[in-house]
Amino acid sequence: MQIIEKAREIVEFIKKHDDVHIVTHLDADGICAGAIAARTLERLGKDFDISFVKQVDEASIENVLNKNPDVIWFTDLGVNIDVDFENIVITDHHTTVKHYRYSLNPNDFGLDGCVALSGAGATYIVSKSMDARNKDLSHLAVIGACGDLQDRRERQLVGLNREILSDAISAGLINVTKDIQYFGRESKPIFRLLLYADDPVIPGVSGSEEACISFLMNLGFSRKEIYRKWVELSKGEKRKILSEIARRLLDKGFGSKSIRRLIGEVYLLNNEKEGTELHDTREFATLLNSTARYGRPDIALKLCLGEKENSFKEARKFLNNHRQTLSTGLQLARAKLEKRKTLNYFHVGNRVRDTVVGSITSILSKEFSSLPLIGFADGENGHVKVSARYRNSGEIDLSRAIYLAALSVGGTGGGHRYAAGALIPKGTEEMFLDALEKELGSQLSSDVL
Ligand SMILES: [Mn+2]
Repeated sequence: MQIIEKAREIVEFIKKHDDVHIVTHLDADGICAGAIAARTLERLGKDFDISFVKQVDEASIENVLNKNPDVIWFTDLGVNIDVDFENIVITDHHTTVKHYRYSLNPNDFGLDGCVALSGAGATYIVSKSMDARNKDLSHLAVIGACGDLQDRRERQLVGLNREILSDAISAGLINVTKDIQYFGRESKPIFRLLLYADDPVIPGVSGSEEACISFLMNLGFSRKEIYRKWVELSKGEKRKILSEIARRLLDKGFGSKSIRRLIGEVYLLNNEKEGTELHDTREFATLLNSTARYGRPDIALKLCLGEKENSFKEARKFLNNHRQTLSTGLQLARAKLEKRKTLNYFHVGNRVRDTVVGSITSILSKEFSSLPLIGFADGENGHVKVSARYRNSGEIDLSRAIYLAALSVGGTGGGHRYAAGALIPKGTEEMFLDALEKELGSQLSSDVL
């Protein structure tokens, strides 16, 4: 079966029912997926409701079932447990062990759910099958894919994401340009863009505000000019900065491969104002992430649906707060880092929100890339949130290892090959780590055989 046939099957199924409850993931991709599903149902004239969860577990299912919907539509969420309810639709891209009939997932069609299609993209495919006019939602699928960093590996969107991108271009919603890949081209002063530069890291510059300022002043920028934005610089000024970064990378022995990572595709939303956090899809996604993860997914959803009046101002507050939380969280995680045989881990207890531990684990895994990195933070209802990341391209399947280790201590988990997560009962962390190491060990040894 082709992915498009699966989409048509889902369309027919949804059309036959009323009252759909959308359950979506509490991150940028999930918010975009939820927005696409909501608009699609609204245009169909269906009754619908939407809720946001971190992951699908018994409690979240119970909550939705209490509302007595005809259909539950999970977007950007893998369903890895048995659900005692027939009418389930899933549009997702996580790898799962359980399979449902009305589930559209790139992994089931031999596509890589990490780069080829996001949760928002999977939802968009169904939406577009429903009505070709829903092409005007394609930009949301692009934002969702960028939110899940699907453009990072190749510095451009690939696979089905690329087809969705061309929908967005032909609908006049997105413009593509090639530019510096660092975050904050439009909204950050250039010294801050360099400060957070992480792929590639600028040797002796990224991470130190002082070093960033003197880097720019040495290139002839005045103390006032370092507050200009990247997009405001002339071609000549941009070139000057880029070649100095390249020179430093070469000096420190980084090859041309890392220099090539400096430039790649950038996606600009034509209906948003230049110089705001809404114009560049990656910045838009970050705004959604920080708003949703701090408990206001409703504001993030409004931004996606174009209701910007108050929501943009509110969302910017969350963004500033998010930056602060990330930097204190990173310091704490670094201080708590523990090494084991086949993995590194840290536990931040209740000092970091469980919704942010994933971002912290991601960032830190670049510094400790030789082994998988596991982050723990206290969650709700006596649970501990687990995040796992692996930066090396070894033959490890974190999704499977996390799923099995979580299961062995009475938790739930899953995700992607190099990025996975779980919820486990508090107090089982050591047992979980033991089980995880055992599973990772057997994955590695079967690789050798
Ligand atoms: Mn996703």
